[in-house]
Order: sequence, then structure tokens, then C-alpha cells
Amino acid sequence: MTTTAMGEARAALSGARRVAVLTGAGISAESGVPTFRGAGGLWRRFSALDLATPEAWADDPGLVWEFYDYRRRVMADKAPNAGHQALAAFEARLAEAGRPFTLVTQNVDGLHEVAGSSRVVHLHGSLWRVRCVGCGRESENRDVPITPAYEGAGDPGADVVGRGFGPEDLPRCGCGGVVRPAVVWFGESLRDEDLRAAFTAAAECDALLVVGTSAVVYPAAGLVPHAKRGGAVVIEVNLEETPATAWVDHHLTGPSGEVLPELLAP
Ligand code: BJW
Ligand code: ZN
Repeated sequence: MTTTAMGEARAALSGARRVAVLTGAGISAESGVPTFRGAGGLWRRFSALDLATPEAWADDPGLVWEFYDYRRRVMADKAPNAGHQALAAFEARLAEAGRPFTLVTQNVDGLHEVAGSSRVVHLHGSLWRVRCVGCGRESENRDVPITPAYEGAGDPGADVVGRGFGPEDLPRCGCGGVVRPAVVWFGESLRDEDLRAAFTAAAECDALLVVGTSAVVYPAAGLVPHAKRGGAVVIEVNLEETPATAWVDHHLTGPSGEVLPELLAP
């Protein structure tokens, strides 16, 4: 990243009244949370992305819960990093100045809220919520393990993945139905209100900041051209170029935990 690129991006942000942000797994990487694509993949024997599908759930809900239970356990000692904190402080500063701000995240880890971000649109749901496949009721659930049967399961390092959990091991709703993670899998629709909030923010913002996403998953990746067509300045922060880079005005190469504090400093 050149100092010119940083200076130009800072000037673009300070000239913007309305700001929107789209984050992906890369912003949590420096907190030790694994990303989906690239090196350091989540699971050894099963591809994380193959488990994030309704087909995987239909085939083996016990295995899918093993994956999500493991991810919930991984989060136990994880904390927001300087990138999450810079965004939370930026939101507070814009709020004081009466400047509209929307943070849209594809992440399910909840670290933006822990850092103090107050209004977060969760496009792909939350690791900490479950939904009953019987009655549809959704609720917060922070149990780790998700049921006693999952104690010690799922750690890819321990080679116990795919233990073969049965219906009796699965978490259940008061109605008796099985509950699933309240996240959005491939082929599933995003919630209307989240989609509307995200696309409205992208259309109306003067600047869109895109952080730590490979920008290959839709409709989230579509926010970038949508903002651009609406006249926004787009700034991307990533370790590498992505398909979104073609749309952006400023690409800042580097880890978000280092780039964002400088970019968003008062
Ligand atoms: C750093 C860093 C550091 C690392 N600092 N940077 C249009 C075209 C083509 C396909 C479609 C389309 N519309 C819909 C589709 C189908 C599909 C899709 O997009 N497929 C493509 C992959 C081809 N989309 C869907 O199915 C969506 N549903 C939908 O559209 O419904 C309507 C519909 C239905 C049926 C047919 C058609 C339409 C749903 C998508 C749901 C995605 N779900 C997941 C799992 C969520 C739950 C969970 O967490 O388990 O969401 S998949 C996974 O990918 C997860 C993520 O949120 C998402 C995006 O990943 P992200 O965040 O970008 O992470 P990575 O790992 O990919 O990238 C990390 C980046 O960080 C990299 O760039 C690094 O360089 C960078 N980085 N360290 C800065 N320190
Ligand atoms: Zn139920």
C-alpha cells in the first residue's frame, strides 16, 4: 500500500456523509478465526463449504452440528481485533456528527458487536442463534457443547470428526423439532429485511468500505457494483485483489487490523 493510496482513501472517507461497510471473514482472521477460502481451512476431512448447504443438513445433521459446534467452541477464546475496534469507534464518531452509517457483515461470529458496533446487518445469520426446523421458532443459544453428546467432538486436530451422531444427540426445540444453526447456507434465501437494509445502504452511501471478503458469494458481492452505480466511492481493504477490485476506487493492500486503524483514525 502506498502512502498516496492511504491519503486518497482517507480524503474520500472524510468527504463522505453517508458511509456503508461490508465485511467478510478476513476481518476476523487476525483474531484467530479461520476464513473459508485459501490456506488454513476450517476442517481437515470435510470442506467447510460442503457443510454449509441444505443438502449436507439433509444428509447428516449430526455432522453439520459437529462442524458448527466446533466453530462455536473455537470462538470461546477469540476477541475482536484492532480492525473491529476501529470500525466501532468510527461508527460512534459518525453518530456524534449525525452522519448515517451501516455495517453489513457476512460473518456469523458476532465479533463486531463485541467490539461495540451497535447496528450490524447480519447477511448470513449468526453462530449464536438456532432455528427449529419444525415450528420455525428462532432463538439465541450459546450452549457449548450444543448438547452433552458433543462434548469434545469436532476438533479436526483430534481426528474425531464425523463421529456419527444420531437423532438422539441433536439439539431440540420445546416443540420436539430439531433445531439447526440460524445461518444462511448456499441456495438459501437471505432474510428480506437484511437484504433490503444492505442494498439500501449501498445505494444511498457516499462511500462503501469493503473489508476482508473474497467477494465471490452473492448477493453480498453484488453490493459493490450496486454502490458504485449509485455514485459511491468504493475502498477495498484486503491482503490481495478480488473480483470486486475491478469496481473499487482505492485498494489498500494489507491486514485489516493494521490498515483500518490508520484509515479510520480521526
Ligand atoms: C484478509 C485478511 C486480513 C484474509 N485482512 N483481509 C449470482 C452469481 C453466481 C452465483 C450466485 C448468484 N446468486 C446466488 C448465487 C448462488 C450462491 C453463490 O454466491 N455462489 C457463488 C459462490 C458461486 N449464493 C447463495 O446461494 C446465497 N443465496 C441466494 O442467493 O439465495 C437466492 C438463490 C437461491 C438459489 C439459487 C440462486 C439464488 C446464499 C449464500 C450463503 C453463504 N453462506 C456462507 C456460510 C454461512 C454460515 C457459516 O459461516 O457457516 O457464508 S458460505 C461462506 O462464504 C460464508 C461467508 O459469509 C461467505 C463469504 O466468504 P468471505 O467472508 O468472503 O470469506 P473468504 O474466506 O471467502 O474470504 C476471506 C477474504 O479475506 C480473502 O479475500 C482474503 O484475502 C481476505 N483476508 N485475511 C484483510 N487479515
Ligand atoms: Zn419448534
